[in-house]
Amino acid sequence: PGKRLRVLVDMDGVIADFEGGFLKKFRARYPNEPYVTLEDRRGFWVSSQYGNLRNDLCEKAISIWESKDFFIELEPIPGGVQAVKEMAKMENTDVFICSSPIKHYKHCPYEKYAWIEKHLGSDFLELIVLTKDKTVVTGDILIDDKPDIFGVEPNPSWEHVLFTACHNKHVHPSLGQRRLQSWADDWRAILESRRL
Ligand code: BVP
Repeated sequence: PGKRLRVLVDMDGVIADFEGGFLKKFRARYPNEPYVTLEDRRGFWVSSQYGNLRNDLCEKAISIWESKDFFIELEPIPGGVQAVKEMAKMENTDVFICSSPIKHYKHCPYEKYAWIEKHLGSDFLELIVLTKDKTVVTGDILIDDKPDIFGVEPNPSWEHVLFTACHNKHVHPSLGQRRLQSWADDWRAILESRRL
């Protein structure tokens, strides 16, 4: 049986396709500007890589996710919605969606709630944690595509399981860090290993 488990699931890059949505809208809005293919993405921050490509591309990139309808129109990552729904139905398992909103708050927080309602259903509206600092949220597992997650709490309660994304597939995992390659990977085994 084991203990009750609390799983924190990140949104962008884990259940919502931020990178795909960004590239599509960047190319549509700036058809004559250079861009970075998903294959060539390196580093968590899209804005940094675009800024390195050419200085002014940093703010052009930012203009994409600051636009109305950017977050609500993100496509689900394959298998993510199904996995989260299944997880939430498992015995002795509590699931929360844990996501960092952007500072430009006009659309993002609202659209994150709307996305959750649209794809996961209104029950999940009660399971959303929006925070810039995930270290202050307690849980057993945090499934997140950001390789380095730091904040004011030096010893977070969760184990960070790195969800593979275009920007982190070449990153060497820190010592003992586990990965979830995709939602087709064995996420159930990772959960059960933390229940023991
Ligand atoms: O709201 C997302 C997009 C934003 O950071 C948040 C990451 O949230 P988590 O996935 O960690 O929960 N974001 C912002 C920038 C640049 C800002 Br300047 C970026 O390059 N990539 C990115 O994801």
